[in-house]
Amino acid sequence: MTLKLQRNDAEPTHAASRRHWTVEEARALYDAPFNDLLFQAHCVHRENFDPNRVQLSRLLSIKTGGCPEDCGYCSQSAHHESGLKASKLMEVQRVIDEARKARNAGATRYCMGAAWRSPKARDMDAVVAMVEGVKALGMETCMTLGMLDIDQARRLKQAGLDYYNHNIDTSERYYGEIITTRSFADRLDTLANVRDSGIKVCCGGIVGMGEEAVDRVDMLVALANLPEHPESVPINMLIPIDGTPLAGSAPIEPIEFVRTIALARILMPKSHVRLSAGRTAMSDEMQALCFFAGANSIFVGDTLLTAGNPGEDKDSALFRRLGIAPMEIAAS
Ligand code: SAM
Ligand code: DTB
Ligand code: SF4
Repeated sequence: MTLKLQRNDAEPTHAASRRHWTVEEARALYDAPFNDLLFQAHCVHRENFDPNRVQLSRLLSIKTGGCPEDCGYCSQSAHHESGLKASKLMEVQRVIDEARKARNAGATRYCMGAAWRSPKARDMDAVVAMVEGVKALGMETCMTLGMLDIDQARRLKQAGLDYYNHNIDTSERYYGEIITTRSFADRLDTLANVRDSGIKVCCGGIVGMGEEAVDRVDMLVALANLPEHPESVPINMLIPIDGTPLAGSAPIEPIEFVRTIALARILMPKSHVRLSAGRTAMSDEMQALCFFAGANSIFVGDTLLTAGNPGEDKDSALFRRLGIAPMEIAAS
């Protein structure tokens, strides 16, 4: 069944909802009795969004594998033996054709990801043509291409790029345990370039990488204390990939995951919080709790970049059971 689009009238404004959070304040919320935390998160959610609408994004890997970075969770790093076959940058027309299919299936945002440390000058023309082509379909555009300098960010903005995804992934303290080929500060530099160019920021992280609760709280506080809140905050649950250093990580306890979503909602009231990677391993009940706690965006389709996702039939059935409808692109 195709998910029908409905209008979202509540376009959030971000500046008004921002305040400085201390780690102690955030930790107290995270550790509160579960019902208190969920109640507060849900109230914040209702004050800022229609609680029964969830935004649908669709991902496409436009350049897969062979990445020089050593992110310990990633199937696409050349440092790990995940068995993934590396590919070249996809043809522009094929990307546009795939985006059209996603739009016709109800996705409003198309997110194109490349396994790069940063885009090379020779790749920029093709990437710009992809943004222009997808934008012309009436979809919101998002890219995630690794580090960007300010000139690259400005060029993408001019092409019509709406969002750039660049995750801080975990706390600053834990970052070096997961990635050694770039620093937490490098991530912040790219985020500043994206913001300065006028592109909206999509920035979140991964939980279930062996981090402690303090790392999850620190990560969310780092996001909430950015000069402006990211418009989108993807919270990924680690998908363990064979051959990567994190393949054997113990799964995060589901209640801890829901607490992370709830804290993200309270700290960043007007951001879209995306229940991102890892939904195939979640029960319907866990996803329902995440939506109650304030998650209001998902990736649709049966693949993410390289890993699996529940697929349209399962998501349509879940939405029907929960009385949730897809959100349309808000008027800007
Ligand atoms: N290369 C670019 C970069 O790292 O910014 C873009 C692509 S990268 C795959 C995008 C994000 O996907 C990562 O920052 C990470 O948060 C998430 N991700 C990658 N592999 C994952 C996995 N196995 N489980 C959960 N999230 C994952
Ligand atoms: C994000 O935070 N999650 C998406 C998107 N941004 C690019 C990626 C999830 C990747 C999951 C693993 C895979 O498909 O390889
Ligand atoms: Fe490369 Fe991105 Fe994967 Fe890291 S997460 S290895 S930068 S594709």
